[in-house]
Amino acid sequence: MLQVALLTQPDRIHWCDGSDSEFAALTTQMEADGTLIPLNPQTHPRSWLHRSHPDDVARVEHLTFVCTSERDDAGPNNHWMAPADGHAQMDSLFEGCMRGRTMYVIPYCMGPIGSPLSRCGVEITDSPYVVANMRIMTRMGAPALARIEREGRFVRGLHSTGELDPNRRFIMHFPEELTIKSYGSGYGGNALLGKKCHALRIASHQARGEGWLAEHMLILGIENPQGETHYIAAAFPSACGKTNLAMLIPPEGYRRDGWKVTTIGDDICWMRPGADGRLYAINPEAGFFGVAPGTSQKSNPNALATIQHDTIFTNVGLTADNQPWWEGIDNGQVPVTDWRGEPYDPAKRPAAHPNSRFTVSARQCPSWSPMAEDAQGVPISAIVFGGRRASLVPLVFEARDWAHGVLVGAAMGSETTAAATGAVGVMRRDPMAMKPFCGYNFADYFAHWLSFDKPGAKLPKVFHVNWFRKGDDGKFLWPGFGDNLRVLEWMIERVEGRAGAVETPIGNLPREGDLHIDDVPLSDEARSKLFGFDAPGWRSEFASIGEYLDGYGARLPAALKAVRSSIAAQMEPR
Ligand code: OXD
Ligand code: MN
Repeated sequence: MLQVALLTQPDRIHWCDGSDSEFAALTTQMEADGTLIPLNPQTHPRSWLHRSHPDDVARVEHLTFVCTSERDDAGPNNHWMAPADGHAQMDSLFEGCMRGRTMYVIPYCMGPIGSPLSRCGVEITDSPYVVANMRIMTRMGAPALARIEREGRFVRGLHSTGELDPNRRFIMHFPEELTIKSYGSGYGGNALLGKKCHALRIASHQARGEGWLAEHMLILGIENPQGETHYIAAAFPSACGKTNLAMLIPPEGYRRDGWKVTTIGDDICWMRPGADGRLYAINPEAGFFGVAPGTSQKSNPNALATIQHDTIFTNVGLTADNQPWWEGIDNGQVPVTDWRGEPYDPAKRPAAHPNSRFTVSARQCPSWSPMAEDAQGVPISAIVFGGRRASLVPLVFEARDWAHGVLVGAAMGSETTAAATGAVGVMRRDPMAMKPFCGYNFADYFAHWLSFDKPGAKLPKVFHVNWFRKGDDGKFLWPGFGDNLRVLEWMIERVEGRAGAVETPIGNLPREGDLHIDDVPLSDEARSKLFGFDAPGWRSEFASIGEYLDGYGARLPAALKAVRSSIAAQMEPR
């Protein structure tokens, strides 16, 4: 800490205790200097709008590095720099950067304070906006500090917003030293170091050494009318609906019958085998940093209720009476000011930035599950992988076994979204939705996943879903949202050995009648595309998966190659 202060030369140092009074003082100060704009206190009590620098609105994957001693340990999936060079580059940026500013020291815990699965960190930052967000997103302050003092081991994070110059912006990870250095951005994924940097990149590296998994997954509970609950973990790339799925409201008939969905987490899942051989999961986060656009009474009523108070909005539009507004909110109101603070002009730009966000405590969510605080975590019955695929990929299929499930995850593809800078809508391979977040070589990561299949293990079943299949007219074929429960129900029935399926080379697909979709209006085209297996299309998909995996060279586990080749062989015309 002293070394950091000597390097960055802040005017003041503040140790964060996580108290209400500290939060109140910070938000008052940010209101005074314009960092936070208070929203309408009648409709959105204790809530604010923050407008970021217009060039600082998303994660910057091209400026994100994993600095391991050996280049190959970071793998082709990461940008790499030698640790000494990374430190030198970052330290030259940090030199004197906090002059005139306050340095905040944030002790935090990822996961319930008393859980053996949780891990702690300390983030040092010069941004009060980061402090306020970290207070919502993590267990921050005195109890975390007490655990850190007891354990002695924690992740060290240093962050400065610097000049917000995209040419002086880097997010660097030193997994071997449990260290993160981030400069030049105030955006959540780059600056709230507990989230992507710690809970995914550093944690995935740590998890490999310690026999657990740190994943980009939501966790939800499904309670059936008999009162039994199954927990499902699901990986989707950024801005592909994890928050919506995590807070799903069952269709009316299901609600009447007594089905309930509860939310443990919407973005990150840490899992490890329990004494009974099952995988137990915690959500290391305490809040949601969700994508605002598209959130509506129809798409996600639980999220809308959650963000009615005590919420920080970033880069949304404003109505005349200071209520937050975004495209797709569909509440009959109109924006007058856009996310850059200019009069709203749809010809110029959307009112809300496509990656505008809300930060809010998970406990405010009507579907929040108290099991999110359970120290042992929840047992996972099914793991779901999914991407945004307009063509080829059916609504759902089940992997035959764990190794096949690992291939299904490794082969995941999805169209890119606004959560990261760069082109949107381009199909890219995003294994396990971890392409931007795996802190080590993907080949070793796949091997680590495979290693969980050992005697005594009672692993979850693995499924793949695609909510985003489109018809010839370019429209989505599946209604999605609450109706996704119909697909999750089939998975649970498969886990319990009660539902049927048809075997295909890519896995087991539900037949007509295996899913309860009688009251979902689906055209013939929808039925054939959502539930069909397109052999020629999958043949070329598997060739492309093979080429992709070959990119990992000799480090790629032979077992994974073997599963791919055997499926590809089954699809060869006889
Ligand atoms: C996120 C992301 O913010 O994945 O969760 O970008
Ligand atoms: Mn995410």
